[in-house]
Amino acid sequence: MSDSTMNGNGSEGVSRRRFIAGTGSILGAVALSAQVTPARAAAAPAAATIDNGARVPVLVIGTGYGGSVAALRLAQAGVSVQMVEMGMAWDTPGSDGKIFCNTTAPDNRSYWLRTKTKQPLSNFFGIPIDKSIPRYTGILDAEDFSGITVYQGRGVGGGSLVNGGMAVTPKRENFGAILPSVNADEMYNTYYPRANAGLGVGTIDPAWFDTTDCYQYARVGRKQAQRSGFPFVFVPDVYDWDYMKQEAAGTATKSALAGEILYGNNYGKKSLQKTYIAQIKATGRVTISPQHKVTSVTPASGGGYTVVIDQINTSGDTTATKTVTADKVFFAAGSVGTSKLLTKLKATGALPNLNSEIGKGWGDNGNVMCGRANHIWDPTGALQATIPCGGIDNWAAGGAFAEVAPLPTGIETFASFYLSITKNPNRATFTWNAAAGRVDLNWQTAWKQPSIDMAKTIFDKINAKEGTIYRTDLFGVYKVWNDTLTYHPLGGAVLNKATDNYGRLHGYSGLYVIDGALIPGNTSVNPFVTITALAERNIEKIIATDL
Ligand code: FAE
Repeated sequence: MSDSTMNGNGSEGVSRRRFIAGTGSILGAVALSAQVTPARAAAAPAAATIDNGARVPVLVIGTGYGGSVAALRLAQAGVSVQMVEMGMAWDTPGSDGKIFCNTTAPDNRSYWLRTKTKQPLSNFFGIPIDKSIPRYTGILDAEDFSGITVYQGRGVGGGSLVNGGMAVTPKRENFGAILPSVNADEMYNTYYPRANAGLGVGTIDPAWFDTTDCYQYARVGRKQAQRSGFPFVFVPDVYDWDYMKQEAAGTATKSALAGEILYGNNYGKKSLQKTYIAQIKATGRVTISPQHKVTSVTPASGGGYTVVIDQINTSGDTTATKTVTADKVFFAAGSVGTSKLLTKLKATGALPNLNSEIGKGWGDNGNVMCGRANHIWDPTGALQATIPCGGIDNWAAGGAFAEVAPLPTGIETFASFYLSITKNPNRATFTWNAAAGRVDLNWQTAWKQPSIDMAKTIFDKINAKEGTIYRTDLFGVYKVWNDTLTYHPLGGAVLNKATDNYGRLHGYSGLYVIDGALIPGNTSVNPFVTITALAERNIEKIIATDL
């Protein structure tokens, strides 16, 4: 996007009042008084979508990391592919000229079919800050299960649209516990490098980090971690770091420096739309059908699978139902989406031969959030980049890896924020609730206690060393820990259990799982590089042997 297309979308265009009133971060988003004005995305030009009655070689359910890897490699191997995505295309600006809304001013584009925002950081000085929004097929789904809210991206690009872009390869010594049946040499020699290249992963220039205003909060995080004896590590990201330098220099429209995160980045972040999906489109062999939701997959009488798809409008209502036949179906609807579909299809008799591992082994990657109040002589900066670039590693000793996360309010808050990934051992199961006609997950909020204990191995020590305290006003009234959510759902159709060692579902030839559902609950770091690398490994084998 060139500067000539700037129309006040950068921070210049965000009023000072709105900045002061609101605050947003990868941890949470706050909009205290910004007005909600519906900014409906203009109707996209009618791109071709999948035809009712079609017979297709391969259908991929979902357009996140797993689905994008599968579709690209299959298309490059000469196969024509249909990708089906329940969320929107996110390729057309709304009435404000922007595709995505700002974290400080969530509008209808922000949440998936909600009438009120559900911001991860729900309070400020103890005051609730969620607000009414028009119901719309927005970009971030805060899906409530008993005991946990699971945040997920909705749209062409899946979680890559909403996430912080932190692109972390786990330490090799931890890999055996993450995916025990997978050859680590192959992953670290071939598939992790392939995934990192495909995703466009890069690391911040350390010299720039040391001087730029927008990472003062992270430098405070580093200094305090190191003073307590913890290693601070730079974390790679898919954000375009050169673009961020231009944002800081005032020569490019601001995105990370304008508080954009959670509801999409308009400029600098390399979501899948700019990487794998751009390559997919260039093959000319893939059709992507947004606003299409798969509801059933069952063996077809003449071979292959009958797939039922609801086409939906921006209110989430079904406007048409399509039935197609696919020789092969890849489940890439994300850990929750794939697990919910498979659990329902097994229980309702559509795919009765799936094995008893379906729905099991689901974990939250040990996510837990907290904030700390710093002294007045430790300011974290009024300008904060929304893209985290470093973390505190206490995995080996304490079972916690903590992202030093931003709180880009536009004002000095003297606060430090963290999303910790912890070695939480608890695993939940999806089951079909026939009476309610839905899939339930039996996670309990109390199961986060091990995560809190592990995160405290870092932050109790830092607080003691610095003479500081936890913030208690951000997740409710007098609540230190946000222990009711995850950004990192993993598992539910675990590799080498529900599937063989390459994602082929047991019980049905031609059905595959190729997303975060394969990973048994924890990756020790942020998950999408591992999801991408595993998908690269599995699709290579599947193309070589099954097609
Ligand atoms: P995913 O990307 O969720 O894609 C699944 C797609 O399937 C979605 O687009 C769905 O809309 C679609 N879908 C679901 N059901 C259906 C259906 N029935 N029919 C049609 N389509 C369907 O799956 N991870 C990191 O590594 N680093 C980060 O910095 C990071 N930050 C995050 C921040 C936030 C706020 C959130 C929510 C997540 C974050 N994550 C991060 C997690 C990461 O985005 C997630 O692990 C991956 O997106 C999961 O990839 P999958 O391919 O499994």
